[in-house]
Amino acid sequence: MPMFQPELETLPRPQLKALQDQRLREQVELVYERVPFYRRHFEERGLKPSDIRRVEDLPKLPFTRKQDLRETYPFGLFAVPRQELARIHASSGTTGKPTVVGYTRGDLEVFAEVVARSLAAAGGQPGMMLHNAYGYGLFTGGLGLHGGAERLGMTVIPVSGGMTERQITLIQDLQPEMIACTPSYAQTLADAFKKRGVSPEQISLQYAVLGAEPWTEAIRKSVEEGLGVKATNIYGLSEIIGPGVSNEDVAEREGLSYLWEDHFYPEVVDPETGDPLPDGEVGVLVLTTLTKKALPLLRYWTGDLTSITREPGPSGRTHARMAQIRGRADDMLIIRGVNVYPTQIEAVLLEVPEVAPHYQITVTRPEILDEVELKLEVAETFYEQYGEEALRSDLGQRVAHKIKENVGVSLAVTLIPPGTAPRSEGGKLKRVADLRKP
Ligand code: ADP
Ligand code: K
Repeated sequence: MPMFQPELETLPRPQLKALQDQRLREQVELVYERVPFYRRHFEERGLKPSDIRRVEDLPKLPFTRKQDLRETYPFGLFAVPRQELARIHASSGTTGKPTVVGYTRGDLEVFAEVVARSLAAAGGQPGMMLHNAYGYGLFTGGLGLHGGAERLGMTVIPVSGGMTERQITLIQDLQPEMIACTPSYAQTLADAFKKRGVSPEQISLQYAVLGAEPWTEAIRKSVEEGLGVKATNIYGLSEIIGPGVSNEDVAEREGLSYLWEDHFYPEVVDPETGDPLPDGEVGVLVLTTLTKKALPLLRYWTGDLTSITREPGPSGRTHARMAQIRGRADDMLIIRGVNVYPTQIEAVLLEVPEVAPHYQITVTRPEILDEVELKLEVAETFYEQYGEEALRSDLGQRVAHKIKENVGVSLAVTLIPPGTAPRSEGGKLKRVADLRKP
């Protein structure tokens, strides 16, 4: 696939590293001068900006956490006066009170640039039409994808999330080649097309760029088959910029996303100790912005679990690649002492053709022990063939057994008919209910 900025995307590592070091020094100067919170971090440790000269020096500094943004809400960590902000967004607040983020005009250009790179990696090309079903508004997804697609030279349909029937009519009428939305909403749209009797080959879409929530190969398969597309993963978070921090290449689709390292420097650290981990090991992704002006962040603790490799990828890009996010550190369920991520359970579903990746996990503690129920839809073809019998088959036990073997947790599987697990109505979908918490 043609790259949006081939020179930057394939910059030989020594040059990329030199660029990162130089940009880091500028970013450190900026926060030291302009953000009292960071000046304090330096002073408390007896550090001067000149002590952070290279990316290897970053571990001398503490992490910046979401809590720090909350405590300085709304503008406390900003490095420019309010008059210099071109736009404000807020995180969707999946895990608590929202936080406000801001952009200068220059930041918005960087945002558009990294999203344009991401869309090009996902299969997008100038002249193609993008059906953008990410939510518009305070959420960074809608406007973020929008700006990047325009920058790439695509035509954008700014449909936003929701009103599924209207979405599929628009897709049928306007014939876009690409769609952007959450993976769970892509599943909803695939269902809706099916209900209308439109087959995947009849759907104009060829590419889907999906993100904003964790997903696995099981969902990739269902979306690719349901919409007749090639689906890639886009990752990002408001605090760092929004979607477009990284994206998979559509020709690879192995779960590794190129992380645009000339703008965002990645570290992976131990979730417990915070110590840096070697490439290839799973830990919390920590990101340092290298070019942000309004809200520069040093060592931002994303809470997202992944691993990275700095081996150049098959596409020829030299930027680090990160694995699919397993979940947030705070999505982890501890069930009878076993650590479980919902994505681990979801991954098992890929191996069982009689079930669909539509499910809900409920955790309770009726007495002393935790209990987990997995409500899982059977696949449509299986249901059509066996009807209600499909729900009473030994399939549930087989799935439970596989999960026990692969993930180490015992749970009760309840099989449910197709179409009855919760669906995304446009945005992120909550598939887990932990009722043990007060
Ligand atoms: P909120 O934290 O309120 O959900 P954001 O919209 O900024 O606000 O969401 C960013 C978070 O969404 C990331 O930190 C990550 O947990 C999740 N996320 C975004 N893209 C992906 C993705 N491709 N895969 C998994 N998780 C993702
Ligand atoms: K298609």
